[in-house]
Amino acid sequence: MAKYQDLADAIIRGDNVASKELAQKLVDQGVDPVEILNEGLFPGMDVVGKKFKANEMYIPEVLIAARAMHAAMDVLKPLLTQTGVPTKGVVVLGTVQGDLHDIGKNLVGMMLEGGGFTVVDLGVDVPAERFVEEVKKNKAQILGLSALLTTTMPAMKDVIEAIRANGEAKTTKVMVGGAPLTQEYADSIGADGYAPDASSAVDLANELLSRMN
Ligand code: B1M
Repeated sequence: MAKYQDLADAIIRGDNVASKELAQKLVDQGVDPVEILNEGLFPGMDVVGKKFKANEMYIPEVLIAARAMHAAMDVLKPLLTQTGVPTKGVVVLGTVQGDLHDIGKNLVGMMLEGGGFTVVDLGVDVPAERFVEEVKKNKAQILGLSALLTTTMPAMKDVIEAIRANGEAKTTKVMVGGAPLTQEYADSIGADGYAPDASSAVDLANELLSRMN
């Protein structure tokens, strides 16, 4: 019988084969994929974050742990996302310029897809102009920005200013998130909303959409 702690441990030691197998076993046991995220993947990555901060783990080990997290996420993704359901709206999503962190952003994307949104994921290190282009091209109702570094948070403000300055894109609602952010910071840069985690990102996207209708 697979346990959440085994999955968290596989992520911490960077074992992508075990993390994938354990995620699959939990799914086969009938466990809700959101529970697997909250009780296995997040706690594992949380330990990695703490060890990284305490210099007990270094970048290569963190990357290997991130790979193990992605392997488990690959198992959960099809279960978290819906297919064949009419879309609620389009969300263009990305990590801002200068920032390469994408694990949280990918989770937000998966949860949004699971919540019935079409997600256009632009990846990491995305410049402001690209966000504007893609919002226009995809006629997105919502733009989601992620940042994990205090040094890249200000790039969110640049994107919001570029969006607001563009006639075609200025009605798009902007939501922001990422570990160093706060509601106060989101308000100070003129974001329409801030979500502290992937589940609340879905609630926020629904709320932003309802404000538009
Ligand atoms: Co980086 N890193 N990192 N790192 N890294 C942090 C963020 C850090 C806090 C570690 C530390 O010192 N304790 C620190 C930032 C310090 C700061 O700015 N105050 C840091 C640093 C310093 C760096 C480098 C500068 C290190 C160096 O090179 N010296 C470097 C920068 C590279 C760059 O981006 N230019 C760097 C590099 C890396 C790796 C490449 C090794 C790797 C990233 C791999 C990848 O993402 N593919 C990495 C990792 C993994 C981390 C930690 C350990 C884990 C981040 C993570 O994935 N968390 C992190 C420490 C930590 O956070 N504890 C750290 C799990 C993820 C599920 O959570 O991303 O917070 P999170 O996402 C959450 C919420 O924030 C929210 O929902 C998600 C799910 O609930 N959310 C949103 C996120 N985006 C959202 C968007 C929304 C809504 C909600 O709406 C659109």
